[in-house]
Amino acid sequence: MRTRELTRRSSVRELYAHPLGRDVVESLALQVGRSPKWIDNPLVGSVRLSALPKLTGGRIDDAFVDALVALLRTVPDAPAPSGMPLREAWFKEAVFYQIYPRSFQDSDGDGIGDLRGILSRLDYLKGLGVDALWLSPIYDSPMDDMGYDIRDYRKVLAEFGTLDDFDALVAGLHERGMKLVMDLVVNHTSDEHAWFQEALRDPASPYRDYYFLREGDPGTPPNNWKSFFSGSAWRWFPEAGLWGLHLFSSKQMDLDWENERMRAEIVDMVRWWRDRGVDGFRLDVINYISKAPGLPDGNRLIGELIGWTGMEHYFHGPRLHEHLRQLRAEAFDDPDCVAIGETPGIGPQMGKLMVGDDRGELDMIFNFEHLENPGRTRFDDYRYDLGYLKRYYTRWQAEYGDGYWMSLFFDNHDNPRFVSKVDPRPEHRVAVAKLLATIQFTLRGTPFLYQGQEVGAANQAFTDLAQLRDVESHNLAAELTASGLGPAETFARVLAGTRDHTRVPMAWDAAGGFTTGEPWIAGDGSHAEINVAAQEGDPDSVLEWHRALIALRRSSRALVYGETVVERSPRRVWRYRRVAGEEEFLVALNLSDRPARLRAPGAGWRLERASGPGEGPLAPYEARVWRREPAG
Ligand code: TEU
Repeated sequence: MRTRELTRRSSVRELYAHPLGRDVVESLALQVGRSPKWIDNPLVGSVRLSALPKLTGGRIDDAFVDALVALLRTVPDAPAPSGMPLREAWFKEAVFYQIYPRSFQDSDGDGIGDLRGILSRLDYLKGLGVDALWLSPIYDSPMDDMGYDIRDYRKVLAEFGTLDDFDALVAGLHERGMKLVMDLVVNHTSDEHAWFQEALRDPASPYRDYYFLREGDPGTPPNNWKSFFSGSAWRWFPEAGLWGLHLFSSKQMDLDWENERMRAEIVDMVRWWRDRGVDGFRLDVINYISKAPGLPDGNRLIGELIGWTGMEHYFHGPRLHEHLRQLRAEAFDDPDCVAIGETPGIGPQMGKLMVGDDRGELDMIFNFEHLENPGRTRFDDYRYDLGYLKRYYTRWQAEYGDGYWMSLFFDNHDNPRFVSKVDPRPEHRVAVAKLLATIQFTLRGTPFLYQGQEVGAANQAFTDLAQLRDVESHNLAAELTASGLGPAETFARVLAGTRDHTRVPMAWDAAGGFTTGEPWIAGDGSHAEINVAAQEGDPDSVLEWHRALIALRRSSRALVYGETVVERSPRRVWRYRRVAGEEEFLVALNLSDRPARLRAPGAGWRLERASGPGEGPLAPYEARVWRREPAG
């Protein structure tokens, strides 16, 4: 389906009918806690976009309207409303587990996790019920951004092991009926990648066009785009007299996807990994790969609203879908190879355009709007209100229906522990961890666990910037300090959002169990109490709750493929059913730290699991799951 082309003269209603426009309007509505129904109001709906500056007293300016219209024009397609019929696939039934290789298991005592270490833990993962692993990058890298800065796509970083170790890991997984998903980082490479080094050295090198390298005045970057890791997105290379674009750290140079030869090399490389037995890819910031031609300045207002100036020129660039289709067709055209795109800022309509079975692009996406409450960012210290999560998932589950498939996750290597965001008080940790697991294993979508989540790992009580390793944290601290913030406030802000909360060593036992050496990053000692060994076999533990729910999900078609039916419930309770034919589950969740009244499910329902008393009112954060008894 094609969308109607929008102009400044289009109405608000036409904006809402457009897939990207609808995502924008609905996420704004969700942000301010209102239904987008007001668009149905004829007065509001018929307002022309060009009238917005006047109507908002200049808060929205002409430049903003122009930027919005230009952006919407980059989306000529509309998703099929209900998608294709439900298709069964291994990745929809699977439970994924993300491994941060540096922090999972060290096998040689150098304090850095490695491939042999992962291999030694496969039986644990299998026993938990994990079907597939996603490995954060293990490629050769100077580790400026912990491996998301790749120096050589076809080499394993020596600290992690060798290609032989990699092959052994793949074999070990396949023997156990498990699968492997690799992180594919192709929006950028390290500045130490041979392509970039050649590009800098030789003005006649074809590699110059693999990147965004621009001549100019050393004092003035080519545009006003901001880096996600603080400061301008441009770095000056005095040796070549060139500016280079980097949306992330100053050692992560963006690749220019306009370049056909570069794209062909990426395809080759992906096929090379496929030939080694890899079952799929998680594509790092894949929606950023197509940049608006000419790299125009970002709109000031959009920059202020979302925090990163320039984003409208690349978060959904003009050739994004074309590039995704090329990748799928040429690099992994196999329905068994799973492709999960990391796509910050993409809403449900745009998501459908990427994961629809008719589209030939991706299978699932990771987007992040559920990880923070409206108006909050990762670096704010606040208590997350789960009422928002209920609204968010209710919307996505309804939008996606049978025809589209979503990922379900709370923790990853880029965020603090979600359990701590919901409620940092130790006495609630276990209940919240079980509640979150219940959501992941009973909603429709593919659950992704991040290492440590299965034992209810919480944020780390870091006390000093020197304990942190992440480039993002250190850049932010420098930026805040330069802006005049004192050391205590700076540290507090960094602490709230640092990615190192989840990058500390996996807690295997009371002594740690991660390494016999000095770990590359130290946790706060909480592993002494929160660890795998302490929970294994304890029926009340977070670990055993995960194991039980994974087994329950595996035993049931309704929990995987069934329709999600959200029932009416008080604000603090979330109640939904999963239905497939005769099979049916009912889930009730207390989203608050106070007891919540519950309408009993009535006859015909058998309680399968309860994380609290299982009868009477729901205890704080309690989760209950019932199964409908077969008739007769
Ligand atoms: O993350 C991209 C990304 O958008 C996040 O870093 C984001 O800025 C943050 O989570 C916002 O809350 C990917 C990788 O997952 C991350 O580890 C890398 O640092 C980044 O890309 C660059 O490769």
